Amino acid sequence: MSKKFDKEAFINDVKANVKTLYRKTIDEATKQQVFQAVSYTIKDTIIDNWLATQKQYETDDPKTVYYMSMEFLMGRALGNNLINLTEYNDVKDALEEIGFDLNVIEDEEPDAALGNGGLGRLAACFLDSLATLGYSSYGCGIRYRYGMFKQKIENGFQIEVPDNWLKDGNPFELRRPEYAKEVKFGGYVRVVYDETTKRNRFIQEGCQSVRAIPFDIPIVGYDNRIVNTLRVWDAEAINDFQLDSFDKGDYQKAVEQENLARNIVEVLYPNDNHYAGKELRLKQQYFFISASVQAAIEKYKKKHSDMRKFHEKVTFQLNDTHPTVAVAELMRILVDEENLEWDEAWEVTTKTCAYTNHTIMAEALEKWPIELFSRLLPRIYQIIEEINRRFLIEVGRKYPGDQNKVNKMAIIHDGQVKMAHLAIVAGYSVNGVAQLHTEILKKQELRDFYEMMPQKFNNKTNGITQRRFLLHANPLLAKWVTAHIGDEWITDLPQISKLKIYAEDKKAQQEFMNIKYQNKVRLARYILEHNGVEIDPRSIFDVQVKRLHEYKRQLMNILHVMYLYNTIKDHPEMDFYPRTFIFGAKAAAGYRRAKLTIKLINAVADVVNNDRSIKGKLKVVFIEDYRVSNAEWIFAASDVSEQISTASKEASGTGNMKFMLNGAPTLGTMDGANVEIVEEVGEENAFIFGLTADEVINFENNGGYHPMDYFNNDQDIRRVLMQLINGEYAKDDPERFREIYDSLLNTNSSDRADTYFILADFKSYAEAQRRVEEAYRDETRWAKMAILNVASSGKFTSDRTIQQYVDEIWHLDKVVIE
Ligand code: KOT
Repeated sequence: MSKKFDKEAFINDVKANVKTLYRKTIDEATKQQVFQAVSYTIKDTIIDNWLATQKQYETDDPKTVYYMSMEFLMGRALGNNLINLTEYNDVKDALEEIGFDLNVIEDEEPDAALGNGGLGRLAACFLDSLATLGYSSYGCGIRYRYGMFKQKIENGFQIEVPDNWLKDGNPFELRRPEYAKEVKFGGYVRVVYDETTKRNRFIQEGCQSVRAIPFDIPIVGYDNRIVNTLRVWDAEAINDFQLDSFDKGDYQKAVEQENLARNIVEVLYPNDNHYAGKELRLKQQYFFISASVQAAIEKYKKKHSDMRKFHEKVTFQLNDTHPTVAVAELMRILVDEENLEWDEAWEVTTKTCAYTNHTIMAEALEKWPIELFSRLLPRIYQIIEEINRRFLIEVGRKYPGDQNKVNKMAIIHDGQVKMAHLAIVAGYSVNGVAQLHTEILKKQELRDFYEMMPQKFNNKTNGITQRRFLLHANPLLAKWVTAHIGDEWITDLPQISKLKIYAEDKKAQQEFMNIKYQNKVRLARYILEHNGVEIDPRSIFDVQVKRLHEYKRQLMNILHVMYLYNTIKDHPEMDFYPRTFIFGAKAAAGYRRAKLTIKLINAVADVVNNDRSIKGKLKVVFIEDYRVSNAEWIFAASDVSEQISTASKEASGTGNMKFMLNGAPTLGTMDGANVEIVEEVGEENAFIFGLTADEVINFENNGGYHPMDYFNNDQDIRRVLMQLINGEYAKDDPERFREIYDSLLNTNSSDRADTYFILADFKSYAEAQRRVEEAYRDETRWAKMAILNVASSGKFTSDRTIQQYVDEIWHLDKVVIE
C-alpha cells in the first residue's frame, strides 16, 4: 500500500534539512536539531498524503465531524506518525546507519500537553481512529502557548513549572493565516428594523475583536494515506496598534485588544473534573468555538448553497459542556448573518450538535453567572434566553403546573446559565462514556431530561488507540502478539482474542513474563535516572497513574502502603512478596488537599525506601511529571493496574484499558469501564473489591455512613490514621497531614466526613491486595491472567468507539484514497 521506503533518499533529506535549517552538517547537529530535521523529512511525506486526502474529500464530499474540545492531549507526534506511516522500523534503521538512535531522537520532542487527562487524551485517541477508519473529521481546539504545567517534586512537594512547549518550534504544525477569523467580545446589541427583509437585525457594536489564526496539525491514519486535521487556534490583535494614533479612545481600545489577544490563548486551565468559573476561560471557549463554527460554515458554503441542509454534511460533537456556546454561535450566524428564520435555524442546530457527558462530579458542572456571561457575550446571551424561553414553554406543556420541574430543567435559572442543560436541549444526542455512567445519568443526574427526551440518550463506552499504546509503547509485546496471531490486530483489535489459546501455553507464558520483565527493567532505568530511586524489576509493579483527585483515592492506596509497612515491621519474618508501589499524578495547582496527598506519598516513600530493616520488600516511587510520553513506558511495565475510584464517580477511565492491553490485571472497584473490563476478562482475572455504585449512591441519598465507626472498631485503620497526626511521616511538622486526617473523620469541618468512602472500602481493598500477592506467587497462574487480559482487550479500542459514534450518531461516509 504505502510507497517503498528509500533509505538513501531519507538520509539525504535529513542532511539537507539540517543544512537549510541550521547551516550545519549532520555531525555538528545537536539531537534536537536532528529531531527537527527528521520531523521535517517525515512531514514532507505527510503533506503529500494530506493533499491526496483533501482531494479525495473534495471529490467524495463526505459528511464531516467537527470534534470540538478545549483539550487535545496529543503527546509526541514523531514516533506516532512513523508508526502510522508504517515507516518506524525503516527510519530506525536509517538513523542507525548515520549514528543516531531513534528512541533518543524521539526523546527530544516535548509532549503536546494541550489537555489535563482522560478527556483530552480521549480526544487524541478519537482523532487517530477517525483517520485510520477513513472518516472526514476536524479536531477543533486552542493552541495554548503553555500547555499542562511541568511537575517538579521538591522536598516531596509539587512545584508547577510553565510548559514552554513551542520554544524550539513545532515541526509538524502549519500556520494558515489565509483562514483567519474575527471573534467579537463585549459591547452591546443594537436592534434595527430592516425594511427589505421585514425583520429585526441584531448588530453588535462597541465590541472588542480578536483575530483567530488557525494552525493545522496533521493526523495520520494507519497505513491508509489518510491525513486529517487538528486545527488549533492562535489569537492575534486585530489592529496592529497604531502608535501615531492621537485619538485617545482608539489608543485605549488598541491596547485592550492587544491584551485580550495576548491573554486568551496563553495557558490551559490545569483543572481536571473541576469548574473554576473564570472569565478568561469563557473567553477561551467562545474564541475557539466562534472561529471553528465560522470555518465550518465557510467550508460548507464552498460546495453548498442551502444552509437549511447544513446538518446533512456537518456534525459538531461537543466534548463535554466546555464547547457548548457552539449551539448559540451557530444560531447567531444562521439567524443574524444567513437570515434564516428562528425555527429553521433551530432545526439545523438541533440536527448538528451532539453532546458527550464525561462526569457526574458536581464541582465540574459549568454554571456561568448571568452577569459575566451577558457582559462578555451579549448577543449569545440573548439567543440562549430565547432558547430557554421556548424550551420552558415545552416543559410547561408536558408537565402542566409543575413549576418545580421548570425550575430544575431551566437553562437559565437562579442567576446562572447551565451549560449542560443547553447542550441537552440543543443536542440531537446525549451520550455517557461507559454503560454504568450512562445508566447513572439516566436514573440520577439527568433524570428529568431523560424522562422528557429518552430518544436522545445513548452510551458510547470509551476506547484507546492500540497503535500508540501497544504498537508504539510496547514494541516487544507488539512483536510477540504479531508473531502469534499476525498483525491484523493493529487495525482490528478484537482479533487479539486469538491469543486466548496461548494463555496456558508454557512457552508463551514464559515469553510473556520475560517481555514484561524487560519492560520493567526499562522503567526501572527511567526511574533511577529521573527520580534517583532504585527499584527491583523482580518485585511486583503495582501502579496508579492518573490525575490526582480525591475521588480517585490515591489516598486509600498510600494508607494501605502505610498499613503494609506496619505489618512488615511487626512481623519481620513474615512471608512477603516484594512490592513496588508506583504513583504518577499531577494535582491542580490550587487543589490543596490533592497537593498534600502528593507530599504524603513522598513522605511515606522517604521512610519506607530508607528503612534497611525491611530488606527492600517495600518500595514507593512517585514518578515526577507523569505525562503521555512516560505513560507509554509505564503501562508496558506494569503488573497491577490500580483503578480504585469510589464506585459511581469515575465516568469511564481510559488508563484502565491501557493497562489491560499491556497485560496488567485490574485491581479495582466496580466503577466506570472497570465493569465492562471485568465483563470481558472474567472476574477471576481481575481483583474486584469495595462498595458498588448503588451502595454508594444509597449512602449519599439516605445517609447512614459513619466513618468514625471504622476508626473505633478497627485497630489497623486506627493505627494508620493516627500516624497521620503523630509525626510518623512528618517529623519536622507533625501537624502537616492533619487536614487529611480531618477529611476522613470530620473532626472539625463542615463537609461530610470521608466523602469518598475510603474507610468503608479499606479492608476489602487490603483483602484484594492479598489476593494479588497470592496470585502473583504462582507464576503460571499470573502469566495466564495477564495474557487473558491482553486477549480480552479487543472491545476497548477507540476504533470500536468511533465506529459506534459513526453508526449511531454521526452517520459519516467512509472515504478510501485511491
Ligand atoms: C471536566 C472539567 C474540566 C476538565 C476535565 C473534565 C473531565 C474529565 N470530565 N470528565 N473527565 C474524564 O473524562 C474521561 C474521558 O471520558 C473519563 O474516562 C474519566 O472518567 C473522566 O473523569
